[in-house]
Amino acid sequence: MHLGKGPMTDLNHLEHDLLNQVEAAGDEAALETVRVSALGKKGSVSELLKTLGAMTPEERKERGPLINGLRDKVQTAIVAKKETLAEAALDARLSAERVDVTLPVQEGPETRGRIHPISQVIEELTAIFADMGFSVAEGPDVETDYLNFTALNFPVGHPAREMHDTFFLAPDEKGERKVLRTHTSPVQIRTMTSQKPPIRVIIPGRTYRHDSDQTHTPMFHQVEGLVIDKQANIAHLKWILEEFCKTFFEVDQVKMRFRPSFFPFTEPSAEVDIQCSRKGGEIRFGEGEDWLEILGCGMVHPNVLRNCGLDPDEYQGFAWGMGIDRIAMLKYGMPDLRPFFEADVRWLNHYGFRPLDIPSLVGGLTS
Ligand code: 2U9
Repeated sequence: MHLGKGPMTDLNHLEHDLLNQVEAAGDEAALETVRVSALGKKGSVSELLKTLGAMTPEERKERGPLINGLRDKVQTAIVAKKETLAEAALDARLSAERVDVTLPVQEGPETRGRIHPISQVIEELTAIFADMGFSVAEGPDVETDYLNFTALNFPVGHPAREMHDTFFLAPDEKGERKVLRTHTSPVQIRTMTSQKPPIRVIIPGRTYRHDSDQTHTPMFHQVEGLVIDKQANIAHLKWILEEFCKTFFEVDQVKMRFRPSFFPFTEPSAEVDIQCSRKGGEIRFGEGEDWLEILGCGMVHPNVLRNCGLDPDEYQGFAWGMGIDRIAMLKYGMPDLRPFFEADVRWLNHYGFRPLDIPSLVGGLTS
């Protein structure tokens, strides 16, 4: 670096040039390039500093401060520029991220998707029964023939098994026949054999039947409930089912009718209808001149208690079962069952629920 011609012209020239480059740096990357070209290992200023070593003491005394001064000026300019660029980048990001709250909500994934009516109803049921002290139990879709039938008082070869015709799988290594469960009742057996009473559980889940027509599909959904302790009686059952119906169908009053029925796993058994009125395709629940069957129930059969190692003289209980697809169609007015399983986005957009509308008893199940 020739420093002869007129003192320090070149140094000033370099300083001027470097400070212009710093000023002209458009972003942090460009600034870093300038910094390296000046102060990096092979930087112009660094090279100058290295010349100090070869100078005479007089020259160094004279030029040292000038060169060090240049280094400091360039460094200070780079630091100041870095801050300016950082602020500009932040302002740019903030202005880009400025949320105009007056704008309609952009349909993000969280608002574009829809909760399937089945999932919505399972959420509602869980909220309603949790409020009555019930926990949720779940189990496998592939069950043993014993847990799906025998333990539930369906003796082998019993015709009632025909009612529950399902998909039978090849016997497992223990020769145990496996079936796609026809109800969620096996989970109740699992619960009764894995925890001591008192028991209060609901069991929502997929169930399978060899059935496919206008109102039946091979796979559908059920929720069953079970209460086992020492005093549980049919009056408690009626109260729980009445509370459920009022809250689920969001009516203050509901007239219910218990019709004697038969299920191998309950004795006595009943099918339950609620009163309703049909006007122009609309169904109003709770009162009216019509009845709608919504569930089956009964006192748990002593044989089933014994099968679970419970002494019927010490423990008793009741259970119920209902089709989730069915009560969803009733409550939300879907005419046909099959679209439930056809994943037609138009149907989901029409009958689905907004993800953020979490059903809660406080906010009213469906706000
Ligand atoms: C145990 C003891 C008793 C569960 C029950 C029903 C009546 C019932 C049907 C409703 C509509 C099946 O989906 S559906 O077709 N279910 O009517 N379910 S009592 O009783 C049990 C279950 C397990 C250990």
